[in-house]
Formats: sequence, C-alpha cells, structure tokens
Amino acid sequence: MEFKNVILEKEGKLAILTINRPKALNALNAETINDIDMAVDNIAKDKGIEAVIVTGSGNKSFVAGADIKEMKDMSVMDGREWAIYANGVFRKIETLNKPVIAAVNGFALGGGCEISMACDIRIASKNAKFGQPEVGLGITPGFGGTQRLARHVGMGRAKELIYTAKIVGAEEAYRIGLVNKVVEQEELMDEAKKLANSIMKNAPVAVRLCKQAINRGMQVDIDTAVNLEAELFGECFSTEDQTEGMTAFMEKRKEKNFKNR
Ligand code: DAK
Repeated sequence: MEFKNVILEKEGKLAILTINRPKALNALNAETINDIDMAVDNIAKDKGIEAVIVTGSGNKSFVAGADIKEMKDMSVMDGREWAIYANGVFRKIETLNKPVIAAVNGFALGGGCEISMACDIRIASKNAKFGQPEVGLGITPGFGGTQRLARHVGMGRAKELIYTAKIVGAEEAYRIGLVNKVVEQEELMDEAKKLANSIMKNAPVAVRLCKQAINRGMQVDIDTAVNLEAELFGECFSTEDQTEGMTAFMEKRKEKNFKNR
C-alpha cells in the first residue's frame, strides 16, 4: 500500500505507523490525515497484527500539530467538514481493535498531543514536549483535546494547560499522568516494542475486549460499566484462547499457543 506522508511497516505481529512529513515537523495536513485513515483501516483488517506503534519520523518531532498553513484560510464550512472527518480518523485509532502505543519522539503539540491521546499508552523520549497551543492561534483544540486531556490528567490540569497554551516537557507530562514512561531518545522504539511484546504474549481477543471495556466503561455510570464488563467477560468463554490459557495453567505450561480466536 502506497502512502505519501506515512510509512506503514509490519514486523511480525506488530505494525509501526510513522507519520513522515519532516519538512513540516510531521504536521497533519489533509493528505496526512487521509494516509493515517487508510493505514489504520489496513491495520484493522489485518488479522495477523496484534499491536500498533504510532511515532513520528526524525528525532525532533512526533507531530507539531495540525498544518497551520493549510488551516489559515479555512471557511466555517471547510473547518466543520474537516473536523468531522479528522475526528472520525482519531476515533478510529482510539477504537481500533488492537492496542496502540504512541512512541512520542519530540514535539506533540495541538493535533500531535491529541493523536497521542487517542492511543492507548504513551511512551515519551526525554526531548518530547506536549501542549495544546490552540488558544494562542485563536482556535479551540479540534481533534478531541478538550475532551481527552481532561480524561487523562483531570479537569483542573487540562484547563490550565489548554487556557495557558503552556508546553510541558516529558518529565512533567509523566508527573501529571499524560505519559506512562520517559526514556532516552535512542531507547524509545526498543521500549515501545518491548511493551508491545509484553502485550502480545497475552490472548489478543482478551486484550481487545479489555480495551473495549475500559474505553466504553469510562464513558458511562459504574453500574452500566460493570454490566458491560460482565458481558465481555462472558464472551471470553466462547474463545479458543480462554481454553488454551486455562489449560496451560492446569498443565503448568509456561508457553501458550494463543490463536487470536
Ligand atoms: N503547521 C505547519 N507547518 C509547521 C507546523 C505546523 N503546525 N509546525 C512546524 N511547521 C513547519 C515550520 O513552518 C517550518 O517550515 P519552513 O518555515 O521551514 O517552511 C518547519 O516546520 C520547521 O519548523 P520551525 O522552523 O518553526 O522549527 P523550530 O524548531 O524553530 O520550532 C516548533 C518548532 C514546533 C516549536 C514550531 O515549529 C511551532 O511552534 N510550530 C507550531 C506548533 C503549533 O502551534 N501546533 C499546534 C497547531 S494547532 C481541527 C482539528 C485540530 C486542529 C485544528 C483544526 N479541525 C478538525 C478543523 C488542531 C490544531 C493544531 O494542532
């Protein structure tokens, strides 16, 4: 599959999606969003893929936001149409039927911070910088930043970051719970792969159902949420992987042969 501004690589059961527009610090123009959309569709359909890493090319920027040059002269209609389409692409990442790790290798500003927040887990290199600078450009965050940042770090911290357009470093992002781990830049991809491998050794269907349970459960009241969990828990007992996981335990067998079904 040919893309202009992303690179999609597959290493065994792992897909690596690199946003690759270095001349604009990997800023998201319409063409790049479209490429991400197609790449995510490809990954979703590929039954052999069990985890995904999203990163940016180079060692300076993950994604420096939406493309300001492209956005500058948008009409109200253009803005709305683009918002609906682009938000759909971010939701596709968030609801993808496999776990997604953001390996944040530099600037994650505006749309860059937002795409990282649509991923399940964020690992950052020490030079990473996070922020929602939109109010300084006269706009609100448009790829879910007002919604997801508050869900990740709490309302007070999200409001402070968004109202002040403040940019924070990787350590501060870790302190407030926006990222899971901070590592040296040269270790970033290895760490992300290590994390992906530690997920992929488990039953993929169970991981997928956990993702659904957490994502959907966080949006509803606790009674509805635990009922949802019960429903998904029950579903596991229709899978070969549940039989294999429990049989391996009974047989005191460390190696498990999960089939993703
Ligand atoms: N858009 C377009 N080009 C960008 C860019 C961006 N966001 N960020 C960087 N570039 C380009 C620069 O223009 C420059 O290109 P040339 O001038 O060389 O042609 C090149 O990348 C290198 O950047 P700098 O020369 O500026 O590099 P520095 O190291 O000096 O500075 C920086 C790096 C990241 C601090 C700086 O580039 C910067 O402040 N960039 C803008 C960051 C920013 O404000 N990002 C948030 C954008 S607002 C929507 C949904 C979402 C959004 C909007 C609408 N709807 C669905 C409708 C989201 C909005 C945002 O993300």
